[in-house]
Amino acid sequence: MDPSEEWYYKTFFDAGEFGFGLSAAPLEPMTDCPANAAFIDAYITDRDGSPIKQSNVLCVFERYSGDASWRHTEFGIPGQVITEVRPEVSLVVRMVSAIGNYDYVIDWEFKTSGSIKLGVSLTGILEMKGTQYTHADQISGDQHGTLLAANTMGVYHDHFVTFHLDLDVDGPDNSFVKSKLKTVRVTDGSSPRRSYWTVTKETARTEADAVVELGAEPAELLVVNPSKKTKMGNDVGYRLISHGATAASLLSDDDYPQIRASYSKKQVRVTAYNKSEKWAAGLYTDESRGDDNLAAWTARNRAIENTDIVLWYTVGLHHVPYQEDFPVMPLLSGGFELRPANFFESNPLIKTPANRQVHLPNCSRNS
Ligand SMILES: [Cu+2]
Repeated sequence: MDPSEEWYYKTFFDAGEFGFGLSAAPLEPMTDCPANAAFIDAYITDRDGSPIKQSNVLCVFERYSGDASWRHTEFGIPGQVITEVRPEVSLVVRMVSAIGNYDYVIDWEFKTSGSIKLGVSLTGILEMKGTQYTHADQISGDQHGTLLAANTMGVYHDHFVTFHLDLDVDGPDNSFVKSKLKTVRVTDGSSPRRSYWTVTKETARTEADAVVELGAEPAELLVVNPSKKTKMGNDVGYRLISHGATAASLLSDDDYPQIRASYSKKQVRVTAYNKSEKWAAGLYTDESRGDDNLAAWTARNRAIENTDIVLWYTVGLHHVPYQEDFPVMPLLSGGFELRPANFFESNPLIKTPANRQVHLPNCSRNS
């Protein structure tokens, strides 16, 4: 293996071993976070158990993105045009982990609609290796990367960031439901239509039922509380929505990094809650033989219906470097959203008052 690739995998697993907390970077006011942000220090433990203060590692701010949270213009009433629109204002909690050459910006965004959005953005300095080449025309054979500058090759690699989501939707006992969208053919002549689609709900009974490859079939993924209902009688729940970066590992199953990170071929898994199962790559990642990771835990195939469950989501990116990633890479993002799904009785924003037109004082040096 190319030495730089080996270093990369070491970095990958260091990240898994340390978690993002030990690598938390201090945030720069007015740049990492906006002017209205509050900054929070954190105390973490080093590998000897001693406390370390890390300053300004979290920022919290209210964000008005300039977008609407909901709107409608009603043209259907003769002689009237009625428009109602409400602004999208959300609360963002941000941290940055600088792990080796990369920086990961992690945003938890709490929306007034009840949605919780997670964004992870990659930036920093690419993993590179030295090469004798100074022009793409000189290259022969697979050099495992892109020539970014003279004698500088950015190597192909992956990023997998796995989230441990210990959801308790209206109580600790939850179920994982796949709402599959299926085509139904109309064959009895009851309609001039030839087909329609409908929803078939499948509740995962065991961990094997809840291993999901995103995009393999049209389905909505939900965590519900089967013993709590809305007034309409629907299961109270939250829905998992992917917001891009759904890459799954392309390595062969017997390749050693893949054995260690064998969970990286599926983006979604659900486990029965177990206090010791916290980090997807296991506790001793650098020495792992793949027997202590998320895939090994789900292979036990424990019961996960109407009990305390953990939803695991892996944000994945294959990274083919391009010249614009050099010398420092602009942010590249992915993430997911947890959106209420029959959690509220109706749109919780419906009572939000409309924005009033406000005439702000025109401040000048002389006033
Ligand atoms: Cu990368």
